[in-house]
Amino acid sequence: QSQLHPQTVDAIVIGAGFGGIYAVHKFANELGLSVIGFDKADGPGGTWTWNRYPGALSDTESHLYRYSFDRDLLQDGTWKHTYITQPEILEYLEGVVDRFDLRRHFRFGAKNEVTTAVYLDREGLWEVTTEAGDVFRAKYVVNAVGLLSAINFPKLPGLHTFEGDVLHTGAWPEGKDMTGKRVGVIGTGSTGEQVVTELAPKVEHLTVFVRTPQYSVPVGKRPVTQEEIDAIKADYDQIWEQVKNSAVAFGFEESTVPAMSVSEEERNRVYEEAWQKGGGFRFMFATFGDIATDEAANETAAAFIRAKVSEIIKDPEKARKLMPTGLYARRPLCDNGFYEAFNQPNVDVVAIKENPIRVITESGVVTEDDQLHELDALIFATGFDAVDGNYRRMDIRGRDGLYLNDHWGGQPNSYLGMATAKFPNWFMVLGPNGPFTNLPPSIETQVEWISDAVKYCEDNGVQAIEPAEQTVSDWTDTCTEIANMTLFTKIDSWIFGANIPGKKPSVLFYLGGLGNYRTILDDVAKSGYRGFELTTAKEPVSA
Ligand code: FAD
Ligand code: NA7
Repeated sequence: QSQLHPQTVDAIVIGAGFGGIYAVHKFANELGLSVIGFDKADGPGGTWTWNRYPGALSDTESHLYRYSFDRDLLQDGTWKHTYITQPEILEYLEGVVDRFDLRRHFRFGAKNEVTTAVYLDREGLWEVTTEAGDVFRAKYVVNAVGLLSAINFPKLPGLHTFEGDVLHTGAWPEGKDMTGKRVGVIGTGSTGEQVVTELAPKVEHLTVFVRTPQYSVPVGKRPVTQEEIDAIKADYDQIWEQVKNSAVAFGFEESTVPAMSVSEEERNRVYEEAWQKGGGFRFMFATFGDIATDEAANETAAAFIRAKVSEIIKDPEKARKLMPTGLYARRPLCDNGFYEAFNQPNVDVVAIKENPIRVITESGVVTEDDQLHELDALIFATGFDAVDGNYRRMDIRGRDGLYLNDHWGGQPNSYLGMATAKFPNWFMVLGPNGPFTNLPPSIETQVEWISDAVKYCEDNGVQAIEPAEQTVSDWTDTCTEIANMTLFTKIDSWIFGANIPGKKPSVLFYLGGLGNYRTILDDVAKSGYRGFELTTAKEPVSA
């Protein structure tokens, strides 16, 4: 391509995870538009091509961590356990790409990272540039860049001197094996728990650096029988109907029973049942209706988990270092034997709030107590610059050259998690202030809505669609109001962007549930896109 004659297509899709794959399918195969998809990864899969670390597992049940849009695809799908592993999810997504003949629309690899996207006011087109310097133009841009995708790699003193392997779970080299090594893991979120549990029996020695211990319950991974799979397939219509009308979309009914409305004995019976069944979201949302909103209710769940931690971890000193305190109000974690792993003699824990990492040397990590933890590999399970991270890493300019980072400032905004003012024909999948759920059903909901909006524009001669500023600010207020009704705002975590040094915590999700969200989306579309400004033949028209 040359700067003078950029290739022009109808739509550009950035990202080839669940979101980008489906967006390209909708645009190319259903709307018949010309589309180019870009991903800086070497192939499709998004999260599941990057996170190849040992133990990577979905914590959404297998039958719900997939697309629902195609009946045959659903009926042809299969799984071996109640949860699917990273290689299985990657194989599934690659299969979807091949099944719908989507690979020909995508350009993969580091040189296809999108670095800039600039709206050309006069042409009414987006101009997109890749890392290689190739330039493309399109009427529409769909960003499916992932909400847990831009990795957080803390700069620890002396890290560059370390002679062993330095790895981040979110950019794990294919096949990198840790067997027989002395390994350190920094971070004990969802990812850290998985990698620790998987590596504990395989490595010579494991040192786990824990900063904030978290509440975790068993995931409940077990083999499934063909009969169970057949029963789910026979019932899939109702299952998806329930999922899409529920709040967190994990396939269970959310409880409406207040925790304090029952006796302590009954509460513990309910918690024990959920503990045995497994699942983090189930434990938080299916047991009682107010764990995420009421402090007293929350403490009953937290106390139950703390008692389990004391019971499972035999060494009282290790148990103390891993004991969660305070509110149970982050993304609810579940694990496949995390606490049990610390009963192995080769697994140690360092509590870095009381004994911080001082420096990293060529042979390992030195803590404030002067101890050198000798390591062959240091794994960062330190998470992501969530939600807006990947947007801010690009140079994106809307109307009149407005820079997205300036437009967003400290509070990334959107209408419905999918579009923002002054960025016409520019859509986001899982953008700021979208739903907080099991994600594939939310991704599908958004891609379908975006695709319908684009069809509406094409059918009605609309040149540009973008939300009004007031609509965007009202949506931010709605999301803030709902978030403030929960306990999630009282705890620092990636859900509010509070895990990144220097990043201002802000509201990043619509916590009103998928069912309500879908109702709002339907209503907006049926009203002819109320709250959006539609420009027809260059004349602004308010819908
Ligand atoms: P992603 O899969 O993140 O794909 C985004 C793609 O965009 C990436 O491939 C990236 O390379 C590409 N990209 C970004 N910026 C650019 C650019 N500038 N140029 C070119 N390409 C770019 N969700 C659940 O619901 N349940 C789970 O159990 C669950 N488990 C998870 C476990 C892990 C370890 C992680 C990290 C996430 C998990 N998630 C889970 C969230 C998961 O990210 C989503 O479920 C889903 O995979 C997101 O799909 P996506 O297409 O929106 O984004
Ligand atoms: P998380 O949940 O953000 O967890 C990151 C972990 O790394 C957490 O324990 C952090 O401790 C720790 N961390 C982060 N930075 C540092 C530094 N500088 N030093 C020491 N420890 C640090 O990320 P995950 O990848 O586990 O999970 C993210 C989501 O992806 C997850 O919810 C799934 O949906 C998939 P902290 O708690 O901040 O004290």
